[in-house]
Amino acid sequence: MLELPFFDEEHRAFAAGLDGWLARADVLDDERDADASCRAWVRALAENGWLRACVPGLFGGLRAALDVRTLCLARERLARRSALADFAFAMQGLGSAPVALFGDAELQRRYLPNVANGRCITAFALSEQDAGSDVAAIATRARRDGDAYVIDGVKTWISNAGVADLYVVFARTGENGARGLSAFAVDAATRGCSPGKRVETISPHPLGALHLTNCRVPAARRIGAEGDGFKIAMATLDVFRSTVGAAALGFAGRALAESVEHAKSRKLFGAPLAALQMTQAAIAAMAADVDAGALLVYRAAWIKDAGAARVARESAMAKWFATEAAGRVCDRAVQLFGARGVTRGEIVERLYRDVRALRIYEGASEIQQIVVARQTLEA
Ligand code: COS
Repeated sequence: MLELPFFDEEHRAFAAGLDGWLARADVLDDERDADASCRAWVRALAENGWLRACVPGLFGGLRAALDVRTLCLARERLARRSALADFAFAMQGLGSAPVALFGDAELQRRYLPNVANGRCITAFALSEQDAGSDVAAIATRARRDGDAYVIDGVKTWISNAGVADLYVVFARTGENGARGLSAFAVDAATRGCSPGKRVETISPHPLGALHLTNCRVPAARRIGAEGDGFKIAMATLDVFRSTVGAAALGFAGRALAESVEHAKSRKLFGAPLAALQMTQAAIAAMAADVDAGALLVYRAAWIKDAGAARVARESAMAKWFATEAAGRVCDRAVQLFGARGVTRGEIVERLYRDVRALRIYEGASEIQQIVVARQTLEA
């Protein structure tokens, strides 16, 4: 996608360097031990400098500010290779972004250099059993007590639960609804902070509950002002939603490449699969979905990098379209591969599983449609 007009020379060099490194990298994915694989990817990405894309320049980052196009390029390339590589990278960015975007200098110095060097694995602890799409319904409470807050509640579906060193926890400090939420940087080692029930998914990665029980956190670990939690969550998601679209592009791009290879080499009815017009129709639809997704993803990233304060409409549109499109592409790839497509160990079988959650996490497709519709109607 580097032929798109949204990139500068640094982006092109970054993408080429990452592609070259991935061709040599020997990190192995083990679906039976996703936690170990995730840790191995964080280590390898850090040692080779790729996690520097996740933090601002002052703290060891590649560019002065978080650059969304670089995050997207990284996720697209990593997802082409491995869902866990993409996951490990994405979580370092998502879990630390509230600190990078809204934390004070002390919090930034404390955490961000270690995010870049891989010593601090991060998590974004927003969702609860009854507050996934409806963030304003968060029930976890943070009560002020002297120079600390005492947090009580249970988070669920938290990526990196049990693996993270830092949890950015969203909790209620005030009134009901969006205005009563605040964000906190909680060290995993804090008394009263413990991982709960593990969640197993069709594309294994570290995921589970997080229990906060009488968990005392210094007031200085609050990110932003009291009551800013909802806006911090939304602004972070504004940045990262287009990167989810980019990961979808990575899976879809790989599915398309594998399908093209297969369609050219597989023979049936005395000719290559690619000679059948129905195959050609599928390949054309896949190619158009990949290209259209890329245009929306990199447009959203480019607008944010150009300094837009809010990019909710564009990033929601990018995530929604690119993840839905990638679902179609991976499904078509399975169909083209026939029985091989649903066979364990085949790449398209894995991509089909890997791509599914992207239409749900960081705001389901239906949420993205709400965001786009609201802004379009209000315009
Ligand atoms: N950036 C900054 N501020 C934002 C914002 C954004 N992108 N979006 C909304 N806000 C602000 C609004 O301006 C409003 O502020 P004021 O009260 O000062 O006017 C406040 O936040 C509340 O906004 P809104 O009324 O739109 O909130 P809703 O409760 O209606 O929620 C949706 C809106 C549904 C869009 C939101 O809850 C959402 O995105 N949910 C999905 C969350 C998600 O991704 N969950 C997955 C878990 S993370 S893996």
